[in-house]
Amino acid sequence: MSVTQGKVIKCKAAVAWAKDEPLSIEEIEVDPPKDGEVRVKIMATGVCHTDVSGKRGILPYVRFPAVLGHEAAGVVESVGSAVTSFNVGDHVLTIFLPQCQECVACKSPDQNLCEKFMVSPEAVGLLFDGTTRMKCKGKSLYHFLGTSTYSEYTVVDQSQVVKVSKEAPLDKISILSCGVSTGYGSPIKICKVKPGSTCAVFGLGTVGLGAVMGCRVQGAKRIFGVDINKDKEEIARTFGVTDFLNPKDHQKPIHEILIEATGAGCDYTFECIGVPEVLQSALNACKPGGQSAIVGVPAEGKTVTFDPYKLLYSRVWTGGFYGGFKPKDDIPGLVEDYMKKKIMLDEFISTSMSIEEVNKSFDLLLQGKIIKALLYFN
Ligand code: CXF
Ligand code: ZN
Repeated sequence: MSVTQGKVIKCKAAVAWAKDEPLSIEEIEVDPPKDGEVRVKIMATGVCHTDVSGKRGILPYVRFPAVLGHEAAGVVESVGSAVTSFNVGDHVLTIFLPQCQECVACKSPDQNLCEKFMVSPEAVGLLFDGTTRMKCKGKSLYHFLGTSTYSEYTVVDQSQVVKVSKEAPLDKISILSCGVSTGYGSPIKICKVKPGSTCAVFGLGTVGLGAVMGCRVQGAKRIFGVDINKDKEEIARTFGVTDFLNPKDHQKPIHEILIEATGAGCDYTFECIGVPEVLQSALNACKPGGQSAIVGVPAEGKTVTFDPYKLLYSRVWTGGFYGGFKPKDDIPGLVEDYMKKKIMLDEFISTSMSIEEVNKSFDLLLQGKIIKALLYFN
């Protein structure tokens, strides 16, 4: 039993008071976990584009004032009365995608879209009982994606934490909590890339590099990496890109270049930034009978037009959250794969900063100067 069990904890957090305002470091109060919840001491939290988009208010998943952050690893500080599968001291990752283990999707071996993720607009920012656990200056703070990891302590539903090996370094594996897994799973779980195939990955941030790593693990023969930032080439090759393409270096649209380079187009294409024009380009770069996956998250309200003949010619346009992985089933194995050096994680981490520098980390990410920033609380 921890000394803080059952008590309100005062701790440091980065608070997003309003849309598009810089986050502000505050002392907040975090309530004890209710029945099916756990309170987690966050040891490291990553900066994901979704946090930046959340701050900008361009996603349907945020209500202000909020504590953002969703990609993290930590240690269980206390558990609610109905929690049976977590104990104080367990090492865990927080995951935006719940796995309740009871709904139709959770019971199916090949679906990961847990019904608990289907929150109504009214439920945005609330835990599943419709309330919040954090306060600052007398005001309730909304949760973000059920996780809110830009706080030294956070309360999360038990469906949104995954227990991991205590042997693994929490800071490094924290990035399996979102971006890396989202990318890595897409060629493995969503498209099931076949050995010897040709793939193209559009956008070479954490998600894109994760997708490249997944294509390589599946035995892809040729992996095109597409990015308008020429500085991404070197790291992209480290992850397995065989051909780097910068659309700025070409007069023609990049899908034409890819079709010329491959004959009929790629077997698989992955869009990892959520930009409508790039989504079209990725579909267009795919050969008849191939698959194009939507992996990146577009801003709310963005739509795409496409040529229906692309699908009549047997292309499959697909997508999914979290790389198709089921968090509780799949993450412990990914941690083991990292420990056995079967997957890379260290190489994604460009910089480590204190939570006080969260705004700087957002700027660096938006400017394309870093792949992944990790934030710490001391
Ligand atoms: C996002 C996907 C859209 C819902 C919120 C989480 N994934 C990663 O950041
Ligand atoms: Zn994320």
